[in-house]
Amino acid sequence: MAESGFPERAGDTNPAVLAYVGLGSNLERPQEQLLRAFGEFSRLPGTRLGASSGLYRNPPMGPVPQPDYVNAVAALETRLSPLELLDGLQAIEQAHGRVRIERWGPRTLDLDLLLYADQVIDEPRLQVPHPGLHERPFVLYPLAEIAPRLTIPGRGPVTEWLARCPSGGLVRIDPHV
Ligand code: A4P
Ligand code: MG
Repeated sequence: MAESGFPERAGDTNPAVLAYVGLGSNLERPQEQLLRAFGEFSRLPGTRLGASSGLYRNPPMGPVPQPDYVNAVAALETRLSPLELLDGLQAIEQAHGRVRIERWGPRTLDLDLLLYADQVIDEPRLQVPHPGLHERPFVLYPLAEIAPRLTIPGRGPVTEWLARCPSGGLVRIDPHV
């Protein structure tokens, strides 16, 4: 095994595909958690960061009272398989001190695999496209920012979902202030 925890040659042999990852944080300096994660994607085997959206502050979705979130989306070029990529994303979450106490609860870093090429995956550990992606403003707005011509497999153009999606209090923030 390599130091990263991956087999030495993981990601060496497959063709590169484009995958999109949703990032979210609402604990321990959320902006910094996201900016650090952008840098860490390229340390996954056979993977590099293609594009990153701006950062969007927004109120928490769901039943758990918790601080506001900062969300963003990244495009990755990767040779990892979908499950290898999920393993890599979960390793990055762990490195950010992610503790899973309750579903939808506050977190230092959440990484959701939104899209993997044009694949539709329905396995116990992994559903792609991510089930909530087409109706969540904090995913659609940053995704459309970096991939305005994207079609969500099985669901249609990202711009059509965006047009139907209220912005839900999203504020694009300047990470340099
Ligand atoms: N899993 C299945 N498919 C995927 C996928 N496409 N990407 C499985 C990532 N993981 C996937 O995830 C639980 C399990 O989902 C994983 O073990 C994996 O095998 P988790 O990250 O441990 O749990 P979670 O995040 O609490 O639950 P879930 O259902 O993933 O919630 P979401 O969809 O991540 O939503 N409000 C705002 N404003 N912004 C947010 O980002 N996020 C959430 C959580 C709630 N409210 C929010 C936000
Ligand atoms: Mg999650």
